[in-house]
Amino acid sequence: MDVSSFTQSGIVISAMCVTIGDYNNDALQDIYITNIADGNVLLKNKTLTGLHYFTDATDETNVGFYGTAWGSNFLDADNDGALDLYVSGAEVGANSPSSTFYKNDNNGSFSPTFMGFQGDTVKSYCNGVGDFNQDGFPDIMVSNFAPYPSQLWQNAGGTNNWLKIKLQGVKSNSQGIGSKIEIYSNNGHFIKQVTVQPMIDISDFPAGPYIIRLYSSAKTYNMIQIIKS
Ligand SMILES: [Ca+2]
Ligand SMILES: [Ca+2]
Ligand SMILES: [Ca+2]
Repeated sequence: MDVSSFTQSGIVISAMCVTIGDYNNDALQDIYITNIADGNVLLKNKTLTGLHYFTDATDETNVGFYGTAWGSNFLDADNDGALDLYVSGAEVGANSPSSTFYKNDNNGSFSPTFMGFQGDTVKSYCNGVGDFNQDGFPDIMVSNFAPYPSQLWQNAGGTNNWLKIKLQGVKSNSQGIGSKIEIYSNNGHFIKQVTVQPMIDISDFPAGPYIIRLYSSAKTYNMIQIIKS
């Protein structure tokens, strides 16, 4: 059943890709959609009397990009528990960024930054996130337009903590795809959903079982709950 109209998510743009993540940690999955120069769109998930609907939160979150955007991914680059965002651009020019990393300010908005991405200046269509060196901090792989080689951006890391869980499904699929993991800590309530690609470790692809990393600055957790495993 197509619920796009009912949920107010049926926007009309030149959409390139869709990225799912709970950027504001309210346990509701939000949607980021890339677009041409008219601007990308962040749809914030809300509820009203138990029904879900989406509102355009692009302006308030400062993630419009306003270039020819293609691939995007949410990732918590600094493990502070707030999802950051990386966007690739395929038309590079004075008014069209080649990419942007949006740091989540943990106050409902993001700040664009290029720090750490010096040389990330060429056309690219897609990017992927994984922890290739197993240090607990997600890295970014960017596929560039020929003749430029792909780039692997290693995360410089930090001191924040993280939790790693291996899922083994017993009902719908053996890899636990679709599972929701909720963690409760003194830092708040976080929820992650296991999707096919973005949340896994590169080292475990494609054999599974899938590993999900819950990025959180918390050192201890009051409760961990796995739903639909
Ligand atoms: Ca949310
Ligand atoms: Ca973050
Ligand atoms: Ca890493």
